[in-house]
Amino acid sequence: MDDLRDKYLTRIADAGDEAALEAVRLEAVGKKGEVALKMRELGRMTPEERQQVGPALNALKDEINSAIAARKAGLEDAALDERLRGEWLDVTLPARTRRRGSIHPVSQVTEEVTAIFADMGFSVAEGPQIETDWYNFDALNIPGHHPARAEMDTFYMARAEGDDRPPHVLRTHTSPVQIRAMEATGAPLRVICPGRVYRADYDQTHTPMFHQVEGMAIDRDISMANLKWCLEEFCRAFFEVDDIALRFRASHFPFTEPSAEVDIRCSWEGGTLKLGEGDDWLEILGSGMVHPKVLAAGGIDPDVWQGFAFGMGIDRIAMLKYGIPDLRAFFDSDLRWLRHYGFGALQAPTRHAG
Ligand code: 2NM
Repeated sequence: MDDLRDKYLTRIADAGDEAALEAVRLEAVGKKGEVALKMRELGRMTPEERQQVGPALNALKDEINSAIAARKAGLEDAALDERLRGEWLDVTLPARTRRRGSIHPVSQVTEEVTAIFADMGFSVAEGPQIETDWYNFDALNIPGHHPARAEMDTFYMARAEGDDRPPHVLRTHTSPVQIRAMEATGAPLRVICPGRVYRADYDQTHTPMFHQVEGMAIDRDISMANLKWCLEEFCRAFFEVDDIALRFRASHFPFTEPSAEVDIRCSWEGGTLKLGEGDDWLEILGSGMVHPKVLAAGGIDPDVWQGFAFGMGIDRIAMLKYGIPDLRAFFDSDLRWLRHYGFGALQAPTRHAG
């Protein structure tokens, strides 16, 4: 019986797969297996012998069965390990390693600007790029005869033959979004409106589509002092320069009164631009107190509320911050340019609330 045990335990250990193991099982403990044959011999034994050999054969059968079960589990584990090794794949690998996309400077700077104004309690609004002439002009105190309409180099949409209504326009600034924001929420209000704008102009420093961000803050007691603090705070954060100096120069816009253009102190020493030092001034934005007629057009009572507004070119401040020389290259979709000036997907904006 010991020989029988040794023989089958060895063969079970040696079985290389489940089929081989099943063959061993049939030979050992199957209906016509060797243990069953030994069981049959019990009939020819004396009762004393039977009492000894019977339980021993049953124990041997149990031992062989559990050795087979253990070996079977081992084979299944090994098969699973083998399969996992073969089917392993690293889901964290980038889909393409060499041709990675990048974030356009305009997108990056829009995120940066948005993060800074969000810190100061401004919300973000977007609106249509095709506007009625009322939202783009009349509501902003630019009536039909106003020279600003001609100066803006507006793109007009075609009307159907015989349709005498005023044509829609491609918005020439994001101010119409601010009118819509006033209508939608009323005062008090703090909102910035980044987006694409269009003007029929094309040279070294102008493209027919460019990006603008405008902002406004409306409350009962907003003044030019609040405007000055807000823009200084923005410039400090955006350009990452502590000793920023701004110059407010009297100007004129139809939608603000008074109006000011804002310059930032800079130097051009050695051909490189440095902000916050030097004797030069660089114009970076326009601003002013929102004209009472503009508040009224947005459904806000100008006898109760007042506010400041400002606007700047996103492409322009992107060029200044990141030293990008040519505006027109922004919109060429040149992959080498995008790889050089683009940002990685994980490069967070300069200042995020965290
Ligand atoms: C500028 C300059 C000055 C401006 C005005 C408004 C609104 F909608 F409140 F009237 N939004 N933005 C504004 C004022 C824009 O851009 C150079």
